[in-house]
Amino acid sequence: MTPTQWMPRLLGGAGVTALGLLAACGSGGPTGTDGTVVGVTLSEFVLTPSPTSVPPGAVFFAARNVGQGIHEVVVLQTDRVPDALPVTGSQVDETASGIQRLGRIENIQPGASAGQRIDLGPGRYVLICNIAGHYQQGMRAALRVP
Ligand SMILES: [Cu+2]
Repeated sequence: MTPTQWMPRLLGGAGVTALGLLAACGSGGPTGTDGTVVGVTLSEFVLTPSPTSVPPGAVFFAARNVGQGIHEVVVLQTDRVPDALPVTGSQVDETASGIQRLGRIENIQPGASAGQRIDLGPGRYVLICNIAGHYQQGMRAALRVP
């Protein structure tokens, strides 16, 4: 990954503040007045956030695809546990009752990174990759905001 790969998506979606946070904190380091960075590592077929609990407020999701195929990160607010989301066909039904989609970082190429900043209130969240079949194969994880 080179810094230039980051720039278009960061400037388009998240802004310069998040870029500074990333440089300062790396993946998974908390805090600062502007938000918390959650690193999300993607591969076949694992989705791993770090940390898994963050304080309420602005959260910058910094996704990195270390796998061989295209992946994505979908941020859902739901009280359901990560492995019990409603599935239609081979994908999670993001419009089902009890689920609210807050963001999506899509089409992350192998070796690439991408980010999105989302404001999170206290609650339970599930991160998934909703490319067909990937959720069922294990690309799901919980995120808590106490
Ligand atoms: Cu995937």
